[in-house]
Amino acid sequence: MIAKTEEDFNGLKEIGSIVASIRDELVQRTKPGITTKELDNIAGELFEKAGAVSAPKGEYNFPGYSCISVNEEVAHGIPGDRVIQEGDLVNIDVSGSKNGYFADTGISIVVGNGEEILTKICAVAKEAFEAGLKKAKPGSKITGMGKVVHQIARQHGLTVIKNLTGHGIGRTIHEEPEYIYNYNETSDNGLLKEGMVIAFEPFISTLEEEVFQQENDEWTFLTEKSFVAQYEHTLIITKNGPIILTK
Ligand code: M1C
Ligand code: CO
Ligand code: CO
Repeated sequence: MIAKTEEDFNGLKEIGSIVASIRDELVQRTKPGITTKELDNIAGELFEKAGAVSAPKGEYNFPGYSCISVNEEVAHGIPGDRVIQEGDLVNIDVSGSKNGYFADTGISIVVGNGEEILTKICAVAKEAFEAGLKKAKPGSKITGMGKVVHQIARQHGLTVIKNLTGHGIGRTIHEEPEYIYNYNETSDNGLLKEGMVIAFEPFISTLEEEVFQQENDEWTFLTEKSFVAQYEHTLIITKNGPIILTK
């Protein structure tokens, strides 16, 4: 959507701060011994308390309030009886709506002491996000954000997942512009506009550049032999710099 009115800004800010606080709570509670379903139940309670609705559940009938992806799972992991272990790479992605406004945020973390490469990809995902943010200006090419994401990844000897992208958001969870690429997609001539609301979500990978769908469910995206970290916020593009709704 293009945010224009005071009501738009306030509605987006409200759901932005709700999903951000649910994300932070789940991150806090991600400790060895807890199951992903137990974490997701906390998300469910917090959505209810805030008078908000989970976007995956509300829009797609996803079997969970949040997406929780562990190790080989990259995105859209279904909460279940998997027990979190020390050293796991965990992605927590929380998106929801309230009063017709949507926001989306995610982060990858390492539980306790883990392999150095895992900590590295999480840090690089954040660094790539911040570099992309500097390119988030009205009138600039959308794909300029992805171009710097890919550059940062390569500077660290890493790469990006090319078939997972950010997206427009606001009045629903996924809307125009359909793709905010994490590399320079030369066929995309789309421009950022004043007031445009986007979810920007770099996926930094150790090796592979594409995820594939798990065979026994309709949701989970996997890689075969890579580790992947994501970092996502919802932004409003403005001439005075992007407003991060999900801090
Ligand atoms: C690139 C994996 C896809 N919040 C989720 C997302 C994931 N993006 O948009 O960040 C969508 C959740 C709906 C199942
Ligand atoms: Co998300
Ligand atoms: Co998203």
